[in-house]
Order: sequence, then C-alpha cells, then structure tokens
Amino acid sequence: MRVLAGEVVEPPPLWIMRQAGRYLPEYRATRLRAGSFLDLCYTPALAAEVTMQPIRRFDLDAAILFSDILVVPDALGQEVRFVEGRGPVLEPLGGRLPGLDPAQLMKRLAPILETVRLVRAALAADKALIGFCGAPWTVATYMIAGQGSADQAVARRLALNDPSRLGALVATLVDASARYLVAQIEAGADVVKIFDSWAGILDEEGFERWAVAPMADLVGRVRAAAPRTPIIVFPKGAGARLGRYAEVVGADAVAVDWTVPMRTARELVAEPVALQGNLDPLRLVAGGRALRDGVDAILAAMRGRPHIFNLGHGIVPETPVEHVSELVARVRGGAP
Ligand code: 1CP
Repeated sequence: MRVLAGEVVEPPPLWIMRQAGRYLPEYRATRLRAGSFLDLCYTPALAAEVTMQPIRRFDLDAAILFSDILVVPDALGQEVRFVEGRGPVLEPLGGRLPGLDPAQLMKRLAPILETVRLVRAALAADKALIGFCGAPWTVATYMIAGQGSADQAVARRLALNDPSRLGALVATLVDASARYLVAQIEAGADVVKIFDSWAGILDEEGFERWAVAPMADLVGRVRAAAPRTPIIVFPKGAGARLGRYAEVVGADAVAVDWTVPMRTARELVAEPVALQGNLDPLRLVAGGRALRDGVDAILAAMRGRPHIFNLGHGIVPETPVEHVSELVARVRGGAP
C-alpha cells in the first residue's frame, strides 16, 4: 500500500500473479473437493481457503482474491465453463448481446464478495488484499469468440466490421465491471487490479478505442466511488505504448509483462506511478542461475523507484514449489 502511494520500499513487496493455482498441491486438493472451477469460485469458504494457501506457505505481502475474470460474463447471463485441458468455453452469443440488470449481476456475484470478506478477516493487518476484474476489451474477446485464442482474431474482426456492436458490449462491461470492483472494495479489497491481457494485440487505432478509452472510463468510475483505493492496471503486450496507457488511464501502478525491460518501463511511465513486475515466469520454472540473474536485474533496474515485485505474467503449473521459496528469499535479501 505504501508503494502504491508512491513510496520507495526496499526490498520491494512481492506477490505472484496466479499465486493460488495449479502449481500448489493444496490447491489441487481443494479444487477436487469443489468440483468445477466455477464451483470453487462461487463457494466462499473454499475460495477463501485457496486465496490464503500461498500466503501461509510463502508469507507473500499481498493476497489476490481467488476468482476469474470470466465470472463477469457468467453473471451477465452468458454461461461459462472451464474445460480441463482446454480452458474456458462460453455459450455462443449469437445475434444477441447480454444487457445489464444490476440487481441480477450483484446477486450472482454475491458469493465472491463474501469470499472478499472472509479473506480480509483472515488476513494479517500488514497484508493487502487485491480484488480484480478483467478489462472490458479483454473480457469482450472471450465473450465474442467463446474461448481463448492466440491472436483474438474473432474480436479484432468485429472491431473492424461492426464497431457499434463491440461498442455496446464494451459499454455494458465498463458498467458491470465498475459496479463489481466498487462492491469488492466495499467488501474489504484494499486495492484492485484490472487485467487487460489482450491490450497489446490491437493496432494503434484499436488500442486507443478499445483498450485505453474503456479503461480510462472504468478507472474514472471506480475512483469516483472509491477515491482512496489504489488501482493497478496490466496492459499486457503494450510495449512502447505503456506510457501513453498509464497517462490516459490514470492508474496508481502499471504491471509490466516480461518482454519490456524494467528500465524502459521506468522511462515510459511518469512518476509517481508505481511499477509492478516483471520476471519471466519461465525463469521461475528453470530456477538456479536463470532465476537469480533475472531477479537481480529487476531489483537493480528498479532501485529508487516505487516497485512491487511480481512475475511478468501468471505462474505456470509446472513451476517447482521450491523455486517460489527461492524467489521470495532472493527478493527479500535485497538488491546485490
Ligand atoms: O482448473 C484450473 O485450476 C484452471 C486454472 C485457472 C486459475 C487458477 C484459471 C482458468 N483461472 C484461474 C484463476 C485466476 N485467473 C486468478 C486467481 C487469482 C490468482 O491466484 O492470481 C486470476 C487473477 C485470473 C485472471 C485471468 N483469467 C486472466 C487475466 C490474467 C492473465 O492470465 O492474463 C485471464 C485472461 C483469465 C482467463 C482464464 N482463466 C483460466 C484460463 C486457463 C484462462 C486463460 C484462457 C486463454 O486465454 O486461453
């Protein structure tokens, strides 16, 4: 929370994107008990347990709510399933677009808000709880294609061929996501993060219209309702456009993917905005020298700048658990 307020803290605080996930045996055991992935998200006692597991094991500085960005389409009435070995599958939209019934939306999301309350009560006072949602564009890509893909071509085609249809969907998502984030803050989230995992796939015009503008709108709405809650944004793949994104969106911190050198992110994003990132998740899988050198380079590049240590994307299931302990020790040991 101090870093998000613009303070330099050394060594930097650390948490891991997808820290509650498939690399932990205790997660896999709870997941089996829950049944489906969405059952786990919608069962507060189990979702809270899974959120706390990595905090207990590694004493990380922040917990991230266990849920998924695709609960929003599910709560808007587009059925979502997570298929083992394939990822999310969404009911085809056909010609219709989901409309927003705020009461219905919040009713469906109520168990997740209960998870936020349970986790905040279980978490030590010096640990932050991160609430989150997906960015309007990123969530729209899954809703339109009905699944993930490497290039989001279905959504990009819609952006070019029928921008008014995409615009209507994105407007619904801005409204629903703002309500959802504010409700998470009211339930006890100390900070919120908005994942724009597919921002970088857009060309210049698309980036402005579908990534930057709806995020600025969403951030503005959350700020109006909760002016003291910091907001982290993650425009994955934004590269050289990180500075522009940070400036227009107006977040407190920008999360950086592993392809951007942190010293470059530092130049692109004006102070006092904090930076979060950005170890390549595969360095954490490799361990040894690849891990140590990666950590040390990031710490060296960020000295003197408000920084939250993190991976450049999510931890992968094959990550050895011991490597996570080594990462935590290396970061806490301070810069070499
Ligand atoms: O069966 C399982 O256990 C499924 C694996 C899994 C997990 C652990 C999925 C499916 N989602 C999650 C949890 C999750 N997702 C969290 C929980 C908190 C944490 O510990 O970090 C968060 C923050 C997310 C966010 C999320 N979901 C994003 C944005 C971040 C990113 O990865 O870029 C996206 C794009 C999703 C969609 C999603 N959910 C799951 C998968 C496999 C995917 C990606 C689908 C694809 O594009 O192919």
